[in-house]
Amino acid sequence: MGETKELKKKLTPAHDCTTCEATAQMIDKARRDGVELVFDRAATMKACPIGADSACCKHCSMGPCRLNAKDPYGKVGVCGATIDTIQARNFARMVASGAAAHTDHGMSILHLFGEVVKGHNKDYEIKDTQKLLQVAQTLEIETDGRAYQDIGLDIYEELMKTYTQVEGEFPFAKAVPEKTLETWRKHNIVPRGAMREIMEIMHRTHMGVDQDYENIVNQCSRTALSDGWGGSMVATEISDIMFGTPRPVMAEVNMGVLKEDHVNIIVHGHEPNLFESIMVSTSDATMVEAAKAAGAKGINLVGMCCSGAEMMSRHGVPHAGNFMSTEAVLVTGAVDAMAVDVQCIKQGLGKVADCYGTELFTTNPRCHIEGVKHIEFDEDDPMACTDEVVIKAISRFKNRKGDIQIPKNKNVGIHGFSKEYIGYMLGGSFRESYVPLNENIINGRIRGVAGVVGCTQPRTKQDYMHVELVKELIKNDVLVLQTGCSQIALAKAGLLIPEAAHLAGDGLAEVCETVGMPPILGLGSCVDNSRILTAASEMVRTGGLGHSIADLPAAGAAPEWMSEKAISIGHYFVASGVYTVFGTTFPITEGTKFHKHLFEELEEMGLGKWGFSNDPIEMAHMMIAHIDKKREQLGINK
Ligand code: XCC
Ligand code: SF4
Repeated sequence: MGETKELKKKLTPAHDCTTCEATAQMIDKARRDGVELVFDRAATMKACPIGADSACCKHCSMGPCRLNAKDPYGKVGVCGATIDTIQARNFARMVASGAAAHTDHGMSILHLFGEVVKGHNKDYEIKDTQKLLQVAQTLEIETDGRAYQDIGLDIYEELMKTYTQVEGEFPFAKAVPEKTLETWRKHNIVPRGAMREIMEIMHRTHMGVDQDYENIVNQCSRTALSDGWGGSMVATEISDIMFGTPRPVMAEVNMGVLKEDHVNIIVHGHEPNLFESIMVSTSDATMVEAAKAAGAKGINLVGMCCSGAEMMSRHGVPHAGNFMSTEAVLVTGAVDAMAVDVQCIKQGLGKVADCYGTELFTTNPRCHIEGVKHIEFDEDDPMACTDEVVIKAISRFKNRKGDIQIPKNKNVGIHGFSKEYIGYMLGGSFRESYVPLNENIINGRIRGVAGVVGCTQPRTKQDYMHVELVKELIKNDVLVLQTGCSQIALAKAGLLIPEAAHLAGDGLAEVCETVGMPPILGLGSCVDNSRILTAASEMVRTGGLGHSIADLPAAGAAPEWMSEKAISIGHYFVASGVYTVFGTTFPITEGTKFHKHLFEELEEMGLGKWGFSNDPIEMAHMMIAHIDKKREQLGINK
């Protein structure tokens, strides 16, 4: 009892935790029900100040060593490691882990594709032959007069090098604008294969190996690039081939997509194959019959986080919310089953699911959770897993206990702007062309392009920075591209619609109204950040905006980031030539040489650079100032 009071005292009011009304309602309900959520754990778990400054090292047992961020050069580790070495090594391991996550995801999808083109797997297929040909052309694979299956086999073999190649340049180097690639070659950061790069980071950051922060950052760049232009890009391109390239589609977001009189199933995670298969299970006539026999009107399949964003962008599947809402949604009591695969799956979900009687299942051999039932998803027999999830959900619906409270909040938006569709939309009917986009940038109607992406997290008010930042950018005629949890934040704010053009500056509004597009384009999941890279390459190739990605009037941001994947993403944007601003926190000690290297010197090397701000309006203007600087250099500033 005393403990509960103690907890209550420290709790942050729900509306200070989030700007998402539905999530706030569920925070309050959870507190009434005595259930602890991520927001409450964050309030009682203060972040470690030394770790927050990345001023500690535990790479060997002579330590752990803690340096003083207030006097960063006053002390070194037991081995003599300086603050710059320690920070660079910590940063490198974040890049390695983040890149490994995207790489492992991409490699799984590619493996599945291999099974399909070899004829071993009949549950999936080549759906988008256009995309198949396009990827083959990029990789310089012969397509004339060849069967799709054969072309696919060559693509599979070539792209496997993204992961396994030991020497030489990785396959999608062919997709990189020439001058950007030249810069990479000059600094020796063209990735070989992702596994090699990640292995080398782990080696170089072992005690007593690489102790020169600049050299470590170089390997960070090479590894991060093997994620963005490698692991992630393969995941996106191959998913497009197997499941279809997204085109604009209407979709509903927020917790109001749950239906009290339906069996509600949520899929939360990152890999599209589980989701694609569960879509088949939930629309199966016998399953729908079984749901009806249990008293439900039907089965309601809903996504969360990144695989949710991907399925929403590809098929218009409704989306219940981003990372900060995954526990809160269970508080509705309306979720009959939640199936998860990999990444961003909080262990805390288990307890919350227990409290509300939701059936929670892990499905991927890489991600078990102690005490949570595991039903393994096997690509060679996908329905075995997904059917079982649906059957368990139906039986939970039948036996629902406790009250159900579904927030009414729901917004409709347009999602699914692939790089291909952006060209098609602006290029006019039957023409895919980036010429009109570049022209509108050159004539100043569109000032520049910004990618706003990444997580939500409890150290800042959920969704707030995303929404304020994006509003300020479009107000200043910056076209915004979005992925992941950020896209969901803006969708929940009701801004992924053409009518949002009235919040845009005159120039951007005019372009949006002419084309009928929103000023904020939702592209999909985290791995779909690779779509931003390919769109940027297309802008460079189209001409008039310089010769490398670093020349473009463009910038990126992840204002509420939290995962190591976000660091890998941020760094591959930086290494690709993009000024990238993070918010909420940054694992660095200010005023160090390492800080100066990331925030200034990388740009002098012809790459992009990092930035940081905790204020969304300031962040927007840092990005706009950079865009204006690039416009100036291109001689296109009005
Ligand atoms: Fe995870 Fe990808 Fe971050 Fe969301 S944005 S919290 S990484 S789900 Ni991608
Ligand atoms: Fe300390 Fe050096 Fe060991 Fe790190 S590697 S824990 S700085 S002695």
